[in-house]
Amino acid sequence: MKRRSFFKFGMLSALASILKPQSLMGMNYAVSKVDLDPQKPVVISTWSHGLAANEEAWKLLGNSGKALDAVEAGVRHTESDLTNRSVGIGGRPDREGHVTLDACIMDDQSRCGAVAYLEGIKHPISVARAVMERTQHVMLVGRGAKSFAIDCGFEKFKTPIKEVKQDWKEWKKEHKDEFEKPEINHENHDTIGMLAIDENGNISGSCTTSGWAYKLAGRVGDSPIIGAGLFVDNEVGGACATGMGEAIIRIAGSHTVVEFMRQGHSPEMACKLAVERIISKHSDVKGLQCGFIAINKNGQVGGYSVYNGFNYAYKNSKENSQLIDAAFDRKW
Ligand code: SD4
Repeated sequence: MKRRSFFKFGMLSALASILKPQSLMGMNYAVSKVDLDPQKPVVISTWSHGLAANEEAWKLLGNSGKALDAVEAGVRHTESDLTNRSVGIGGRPDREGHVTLDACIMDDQSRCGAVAYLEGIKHPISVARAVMERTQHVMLVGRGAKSFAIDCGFEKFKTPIKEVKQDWKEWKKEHKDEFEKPEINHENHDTIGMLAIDENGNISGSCTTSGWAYKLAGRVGDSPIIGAGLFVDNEVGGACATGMGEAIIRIAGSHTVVEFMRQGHSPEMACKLAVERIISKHSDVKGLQCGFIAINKNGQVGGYSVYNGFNYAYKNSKENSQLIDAAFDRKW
């Protein structure tokens, strides 16, 4: 789908008065219309599976609901989609055949919760919320996370599902020892990260994934790590990440985006600067896809990725959920 209303840097001078000066830094910087259009409430989420997730979130957000409830409900929809191979119970396993799920959530009070390496539970995002609300901890992993989920009464689900198990068996025949980089693009979709601002101007975010398909057993990516896969500061805004988790963790990606917004950058520029930080920390970014989306306190949004092909779903009270192609640094 085409990115809507794409302005070149030179055309922005008339709009400069509504943007802080720092957000106009950078040659050839382009900004989307939504970036300039403050809205409340608003929800955004990564990739095209975000379209349906936003609609679920909107059932709450559009009825004076809280951002926290909306971002949980929205991504639960994706987690339970058995056709989704990169989020939730339909996700692909690690190389030993275990589907291990990672998720985190953060609210407008800077409260946060996370689970990692969680197996056999249908809604990791809700377990993450329970960690936040019912324990004194931020993150539970593996066996402990599962026991906690069961004690709390969360629904179990046997993974991998049949089709996924079959694919994994095929994969194993052809991949004996090597550990390949995953192909991360709009065709295989990815992690869902969701950010919302409610009508009271409060921001929350969620992030949930089955992680890197056929990862090493024990591997955890950025998605459940507060500051990497997700970060919210209600005074400033929120950000979440998708893509190669190892690269995102290296720069504490989502926290970095929020800090750039704190310095006065627009959401899209903040995402761009974080992507540039990732690029600067890697001698070779060939095939290394990472993307960020962000929302600020005014309800302005933006996204940016290393390579083309990343998109995010946007929904406000005026329009249906729509897909926006994120700006990017380079083409595949
Ligand atoms: C991870 N960041 O586990 C996740 C996966 C992802 O696009 O988002 N891929 O590294």
